[in-house]
Amino acid sequence: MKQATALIAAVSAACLAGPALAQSDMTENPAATATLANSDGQNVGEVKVFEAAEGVLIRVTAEGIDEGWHGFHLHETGDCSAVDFSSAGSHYAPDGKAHGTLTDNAPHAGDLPNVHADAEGKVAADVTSVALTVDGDAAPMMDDDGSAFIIHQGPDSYGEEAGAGPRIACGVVEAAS
Ligand SMILES: [Cu+2]
Repeated sequence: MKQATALIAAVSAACLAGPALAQSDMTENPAATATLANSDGQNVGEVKVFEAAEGVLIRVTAEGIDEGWHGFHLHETGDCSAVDFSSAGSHYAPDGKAHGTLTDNAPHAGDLPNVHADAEGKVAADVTSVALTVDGDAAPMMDDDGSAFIIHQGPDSYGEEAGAGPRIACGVVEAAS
């Protein structure tokens, strides 16, 4: 019984710590954001970008995505106007590297790890990139023509061809206000 009481006390303390931790949450002030829409124009999620000491931290949340793994990239043009999101162009690769996280002479700066949607169609992932920046340096998201995050129908192979299939969600990167 003493053990059970101690356990309850520990759980209560953990719960009480929640709001205090939230106040110092480093993820409250993104440097850039993107609102993800599907090809019907419906809002399906958002991306928040935080400047790290080196590169960026990217948080993506989405819903209404088919269960399973999905390619997630930063594409080279900040334009999601085409229904198939082809207007966003190719993967962002200002450094001229090749595609494929698991290949030589790679990856594209815009290559990011696949994200997973659960059985409820929800995606929640944090990924870091030491190649990308919000502004300045070798691969800034906010270059002259901007950039856009894309979620694909299928997973990236991490090989020389992404093979991730159609683009199912797109969001233009915008400086946070
Ligand atoms: Cu892509």
